[in-house]
Amino acid sequence: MSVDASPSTASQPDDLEAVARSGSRLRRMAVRIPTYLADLKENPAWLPMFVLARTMPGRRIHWALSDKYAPSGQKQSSLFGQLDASAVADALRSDGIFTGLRMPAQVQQEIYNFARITPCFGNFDRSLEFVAPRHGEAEQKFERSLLSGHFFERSLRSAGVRAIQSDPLLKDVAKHYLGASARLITTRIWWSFPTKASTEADRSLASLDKFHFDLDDWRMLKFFFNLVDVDEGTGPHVFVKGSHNRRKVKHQYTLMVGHPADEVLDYYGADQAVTLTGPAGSGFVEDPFGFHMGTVPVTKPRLMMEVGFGVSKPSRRRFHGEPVIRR
Ligand SMILES: O=C(O)CCC(=O)C(=O)O
Repeated sequence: MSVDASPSTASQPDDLEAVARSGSRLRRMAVRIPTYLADLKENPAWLPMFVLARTMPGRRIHWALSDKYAPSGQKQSSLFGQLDASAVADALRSDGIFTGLRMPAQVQQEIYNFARITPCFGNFDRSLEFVAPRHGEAEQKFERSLLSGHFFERSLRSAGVRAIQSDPLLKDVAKHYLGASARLITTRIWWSFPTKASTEADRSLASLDKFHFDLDDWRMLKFFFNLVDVDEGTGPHVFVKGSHNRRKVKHQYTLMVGHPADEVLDYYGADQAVTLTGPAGSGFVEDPFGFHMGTVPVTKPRLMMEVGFGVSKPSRRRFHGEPVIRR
């Protein structure tokens, strides 16, 4: 989910820099209008979700009316071993996140090799095609910084990606947490690259460096996997524990999903921010209504995988993970 424009941080009307910043916020909002219109046209039920799912009362009513999940009791074999889906869902309910997933090394290696040889698309733009090891040359060729490299539908050409997205544990956790109607919505792998001159618009589109919550469905769950060793310099994901079910009024009755870090951390607590560093293959699952963000890598590229579940019909656009952009 890309980050919406956020309200200004303490800007004065006569502050020229603030005026310039708000100009770019307006532009970023305008860039998203075609995406919103595409979602609305494809599925008119998107509108009540877009308006109400950001409020706690709206979410609680939708949750209360949902079909409950009755597990069959039959354990299916999983790449993640014997994890107890119901215990994972309990952790999600209290913290909004469960860490401690680990994919098998050979699956991680297959996806990593695939992502090194398969061309990806820079900054969500299908005209900016390159292979990750040639990132520097691609920046020169296209004469612009390339912050992200997405594979869109190509992700599913990797056998490892297909194996993880269809693993029974993921579905079981999703159903325990979201209810019987939980279904797979998105699967993506993508690179984030250290780059010198990324624009705020590129960072916003890539959901980097600004806390935000996702609003693609009434209720969602996202599994993330670090596919390279991720340390502080590799642009780790950050999640604010507890922010999925304790919500400042200002963060409910707002059009904006992105909010400044100091505002988010002051309210939910800096000690609640979990930085998801870990070895290649490590993973976590979070309720993306909680505040989260990726950070911009500074030392080496990060390769990440995401498998997202929701409760509504997935849109065609989201399957490809691609915003609709009119420049
Ligand atoms: O790159 C990341 O770690 C953030 C991804 C994200 O914010 C999202 O998928 O909603």
